[in-house]
Amino acid sequence: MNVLLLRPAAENKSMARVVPLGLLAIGSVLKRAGHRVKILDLRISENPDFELKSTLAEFDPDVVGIGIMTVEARYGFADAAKIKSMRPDVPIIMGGPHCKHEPRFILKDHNVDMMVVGEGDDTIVELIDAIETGKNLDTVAGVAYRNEEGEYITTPARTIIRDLDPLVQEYDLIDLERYFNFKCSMDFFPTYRHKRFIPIVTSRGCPFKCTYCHDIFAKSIQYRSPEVVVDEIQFLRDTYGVREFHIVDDTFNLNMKRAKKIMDLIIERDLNIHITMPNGVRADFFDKDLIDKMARAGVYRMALGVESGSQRIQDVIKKDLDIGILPKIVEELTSAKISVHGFFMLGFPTETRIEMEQTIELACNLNLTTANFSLVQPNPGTELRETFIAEREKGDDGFSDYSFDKAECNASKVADHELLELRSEANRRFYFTGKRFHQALRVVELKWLMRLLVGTPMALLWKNALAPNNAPMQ
Ligand code: B12
Ligand code: SF4
Repeated sequence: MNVLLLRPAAENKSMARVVPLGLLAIGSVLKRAGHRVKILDLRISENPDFELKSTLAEFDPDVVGIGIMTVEARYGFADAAKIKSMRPDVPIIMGGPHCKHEPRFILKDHNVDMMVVGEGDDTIVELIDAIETGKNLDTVAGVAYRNEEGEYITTPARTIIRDLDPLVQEYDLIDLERYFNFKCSMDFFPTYRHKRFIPIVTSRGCPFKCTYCHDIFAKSIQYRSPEVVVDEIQFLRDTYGVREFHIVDDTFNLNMKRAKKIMDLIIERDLNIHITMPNGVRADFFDKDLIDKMARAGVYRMALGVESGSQRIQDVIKKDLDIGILPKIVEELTSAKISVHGFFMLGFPTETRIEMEQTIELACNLNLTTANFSLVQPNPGTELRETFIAEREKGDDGFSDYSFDKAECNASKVADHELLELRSEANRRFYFTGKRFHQALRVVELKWLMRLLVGTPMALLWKNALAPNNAPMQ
């Protein structure tokens, strides 16, 4: 069958320029199952409507799959409507992180025919086979659909995939050059050192139970073998000239022995690459040896998921992190010339103003180079969402109006406007100080620092005045 896999375009701002690993995973298994696959990432399209229309005409799909996060859900539904208006006969399947939501929130949109719940690699192959052969969809685990009576049917949950090594990525499904050359604000920010960078996953899932975090890959961790991971890195370096890798596992360092093995293999093979861990690792799984190996293998930047400066909130959100260890670990990483970014969140249920101020205080006092303060958002499929719904008695929230800049999901003890003010104050207090400049000097070589100094004002100019409507922003 011809299967078109799509990431929706956002109106104004969207994701950073990042290869869509979810679509690539789904496309790879379908390709190996003998289907013809096309990945269409409208986030990097200069003219998404035109590209969608011409792809539907030229590729002539039998099925379309759309992958969405919650923040982009509304754009996914909008694209489903466009596709149905042009090709009413083509079934549309939704997948991705947002599809941990209850089926009624996805399938109430009549343009969507089916959804794949959670990890999709095995499910999609069986689902496409069922569509092709006319088998009943209730024979496929891990899906939801509307039956002829209009009822929502959810089939039994799919067992999580334990052996990830066979899930090889078929990179020829993606035009990597388009990602390397696509212009966006990321080109100016010092979020990468080499424009030929790519995200890579070495494991799936995480056994911790933080209340705000997803469970797409179950609350357990599944690993790829270190050799397979480093073979892939070497393949990408040699075949596509990739020079930088962003490891986007949930908790790369949880198994320190394995993390060291991966770093050792990169050092032994003298791969000469840059590495970052941009989406956060845990601060409590480090020792001196791991930090040394990381620095030698090319790690120059990583993010730590800290979230709160209040130990009470740490416990409420089940992060299970002792904040007392943070100053030492940030110092050790900094001494190894690894720049540290901190992730913080404001607005957890029951959180008080004093506790939010503790978070801001902690962020400012740690020797971080950069930090991000986001408002808590109860994503579907998280324990936090259940708490939020119970507190607000709002059983029908589809989160389709999700936004980074509104405090509409605020379940804390402070008023909405105060929460937004606290976030602005956090950014002001963190960034407008000589300490940040001093910190950058400690970790960043002069040439990278120059790029940061020149690049950041350029990025703001790009973001505020020059960016084309659809240019992805971070
Ligand atoms: C890398 C990453 C990013 C990157 C790139 C995102 C991108 N371009 O795709 C960056 C750093 C930019 C990012 C940003 C954000 N992210 Co993020 N990110 C991740 C991370 C760590 C890895 C994503 C990944 O590639 N995984 C590997 C692939 C294989 O997994 P996958 O995409 O889930 O795909 C599987 C299934 O979902 C499914 N599937 C996926 N697509 C499709 C499509 C079809 C048709 C089908 C059938 C199935 C299917 O099958 C796949 C294989 O099993 C995940 C956590 C995680 N471990 O997955 C969070 C995650 C996706 N991010 C999340 C969030 C909340 C965000 C932000 C909103 C955070 C914020 N407050 O700013 C922003 C949004 C940015 C924006 N401007 O819109 C949440 C999403 C939750 C949700 N319900 O939407 C996650 C799950 C993290 C979490 N802790 O909960 N993120
Ligand atoms: S926030 Fe981090 S540690 Fe907590 S469950 Fe998610 S990935 Fe694991």
